[in-house]
Amino acid sequence: MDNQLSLQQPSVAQEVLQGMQQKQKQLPAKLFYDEKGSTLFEQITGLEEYYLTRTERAILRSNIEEIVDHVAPGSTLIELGSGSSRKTRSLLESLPSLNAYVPVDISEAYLLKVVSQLRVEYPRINIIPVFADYTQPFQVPHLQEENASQLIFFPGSTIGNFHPGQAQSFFENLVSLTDGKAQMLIGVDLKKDKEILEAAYNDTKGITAEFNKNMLVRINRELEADFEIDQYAHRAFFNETKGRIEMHLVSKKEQTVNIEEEQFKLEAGESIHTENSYKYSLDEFRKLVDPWFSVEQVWTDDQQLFSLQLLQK
Ligand code: AVI
Repeated sequence: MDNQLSLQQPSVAQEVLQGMQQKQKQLPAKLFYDEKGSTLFEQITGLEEYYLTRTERAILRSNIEEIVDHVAPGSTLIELGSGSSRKTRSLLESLPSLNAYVPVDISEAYLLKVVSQLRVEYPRINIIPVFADYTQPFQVPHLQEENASQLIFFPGSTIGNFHPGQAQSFFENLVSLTDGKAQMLIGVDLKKDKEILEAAYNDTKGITAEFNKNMLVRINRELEADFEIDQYAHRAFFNETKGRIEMHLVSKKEQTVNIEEEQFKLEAGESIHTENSYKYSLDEFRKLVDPWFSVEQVWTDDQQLFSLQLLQK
C-alpha cells in the first residue's frame, strides 16, 4: 500500500483492482464506512470486548479539568472525523473562551445535521464545519486572533489505522496546516496482552465479522463485482512483528471473483487483507510523532489499555 499522501488520488475502482492484483490481496479499509458499515462500527464501539471507545470516554471524563488546564485559552478546536461529535461535547462544555469549533468530516450530509443540532445546544460557540478527507491535505478557514492556538482533536485511535509512514505524513501535513501555536489531543490504543487485543476484533456476537464482510457487499453493489459473501470467513489476529491487528477475509474454497472487467482467482485458505490497527507503546508513539510534535501529557486508565495524549507542535 502507498505510504505517502499524494494529491492525485486513484479512483475506488482502481484501488480495488490494484489491491486485488497484489500477491497478498488487499482492499482499502476506508470502504468499510458506507451507511451499513458505519452503523456496524457504532455497534462495535458498544461491545463488551471492544474496550477502546468506553475506555477513551472514561479517560476524557475523569481528566477533563486537567486536560482543559493544559489547553491555551481562546483556542480553535478542530476535530478530525467528527462524526456524531459525541466525545467533543465534554470539551465544548469545559473549554473556556473557545474561539471556534471546526468539525472536519467527509460525510457532508451527516456533518450538517450534527452541526445544526450543536448550534442549538451551544449557541455561543462559533461552529464552522469543513467537509474534507482529513487524510489528504485540506484547509481550515483562517479565523483566529493573532497568537491564538489551535487544538486538534483526533480521538478513537484512528491513527492506528494508518501505516506508520502514513501517520508521519499526516502529522507533517497537520503541522503545515496550523500556522501558529498548535496542540493535538489524540486517542492512541496501547500494546497489551494478545488475548485482550484479539478478543476486541473477534467479538462473540459476530458484529466485527459482519463489518469486515460488509466491504464485499459494498464492492458488489458499487462496482461490477460478484463476491460470494458466504464463501469468506472473518479472521483477525495480532501480528507481533508488525505491532498491529490485521483483519482479513479468508476464502473458504478455491474460487474466482469478477470485478469490473477483471477476474481474480483465490485458493482455498487464501486471504484478502482488509485492515490494520496498529497498537503502540507510549515510547513508540513518542518516537513516531517526535519530528513534528512533543508529547506534553499522557492520560491512561488503571489497566493502561488506552491513552489520551496531548501533543505540542
Ligand atoms: C476506527 N478504528 C479505530 C477501528 C479500530 O479499532 O481499528 C476500526 C475497527 N475495525 C474493527 N473493529 C474496529
